[in-house]
Amino acid sequence: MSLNAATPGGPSLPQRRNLVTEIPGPQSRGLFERRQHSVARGLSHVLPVFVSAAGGGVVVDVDGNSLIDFGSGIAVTSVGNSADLVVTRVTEQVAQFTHTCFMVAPYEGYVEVCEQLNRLTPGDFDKRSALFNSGAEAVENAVKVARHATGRDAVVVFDHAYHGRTNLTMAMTAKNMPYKEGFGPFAGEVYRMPMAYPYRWPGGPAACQAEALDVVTNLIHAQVGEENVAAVVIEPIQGEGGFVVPPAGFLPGLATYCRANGIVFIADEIQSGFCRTGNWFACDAENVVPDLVTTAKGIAGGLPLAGVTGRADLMDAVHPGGLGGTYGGNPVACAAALGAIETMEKEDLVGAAKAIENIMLPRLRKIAEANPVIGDVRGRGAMLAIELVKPGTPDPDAAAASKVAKACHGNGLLVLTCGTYGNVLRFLPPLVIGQPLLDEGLGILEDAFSKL
Ligand code: PLZ
Repeated sequence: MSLNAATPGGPSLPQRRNLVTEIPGPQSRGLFERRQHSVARGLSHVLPVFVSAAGGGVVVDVDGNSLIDFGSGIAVTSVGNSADLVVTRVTEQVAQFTHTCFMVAPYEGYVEVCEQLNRLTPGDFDKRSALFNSGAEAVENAVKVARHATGRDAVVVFDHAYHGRTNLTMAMTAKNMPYKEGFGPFAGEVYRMPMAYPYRWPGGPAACQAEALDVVTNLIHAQVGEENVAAVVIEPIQGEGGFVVPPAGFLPGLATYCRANGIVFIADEIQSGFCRTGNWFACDAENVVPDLVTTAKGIAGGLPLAGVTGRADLMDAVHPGGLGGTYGGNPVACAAALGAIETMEKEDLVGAAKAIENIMLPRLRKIAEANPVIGDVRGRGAMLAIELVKPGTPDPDAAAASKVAKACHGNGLLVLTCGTYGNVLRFLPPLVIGQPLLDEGLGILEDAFSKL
């Protein structure tokens, strides 16, 4: 059967890789040409194949190629593209009403998503949530809440952090190119601390575990003053910055330090949340309970939705009317979220993420043993990465990462890169991907390394 533009997406798509043209094919190249004349240059693409359908673990392009998806649209389609319950709920909602603005006239779906967020995020205390459109907007609002509730200004963030592309979140994001270059001046009162990055900690991983928390808290004391800090914001596993996993004890220690100093501890779970790491939230792995959690991406099966969830006393510190936005918590996006969350629970996607780790991590380690260009293998659940270096050194090798990614793309495996130095290959398959596609994808990756 040949796949064409009329093939419907969703889980019923044939779960196989099938290349019928070169990548990108002629139809995609034609659309790319149109794109060049209509879409701003500032938007770039990992892989310029134009999509016609997607579902389960595959993405189908307009030329009929079926690619294995190890990216999930950057950790978004964890339940798979056009998942059944997402499609059903969205279709029903679209036929009822598409928008009223929650601030004009509310609707049940918004309340229900907040109830689910309050139930699923770490911590058993009284919580409140607010919904927004994008991850960056959620981070901005978490900072607004923390500043309002504490009456303090300073925000502490980390090396390699990524929090978004708005002005405040650019200031909070670490990497200059491409996110910040030429876009300043940036918001003030943002202070950056060293990240507990085991592979790159001076003195190595053991020293990182022993030293990182002291280094960070001493720097906060010396350079900012605890009493001035409204919030510490951290990704429990860093995303764009390179899938950096802090050593055990760092996050719990940081949370305890924040509590002792009246600082709001904000976990940015936008990339790591919603089953991705083999827990509902990455914080759960060490029983870390943040004061506020930001969510987006995986929450709504691909529709734009984001949330801030946390301690009721903090969230309710803001005066009525102080939070909002025209589209935040749009009813169609809320319907999608309820379908996605139901799918995660029914299909045990926490378990699925762990199963993906059990299949992928040993294979990635084996590939690393055979290829000295791989300096580190890390991650949890279905949020895994390998860091590429000049063999025998810790010097980042972005060219090798890009070469491997391109070879994978050409063979029908969609992989993404990341990292401050652009030298990390990251793997974020949909949690519903089957083992045959995982195995085949890993084979393609192995092959790409052997030809490096
Ligand atoms: N916080 C932890 O991962 C988004 C960025 C893609 P938005 N990461 C993907 C790109 O190049 O723009 C992200 C994240 C973490 C915040 C965000 C921001 O989420 O929905 O993209 O605004």
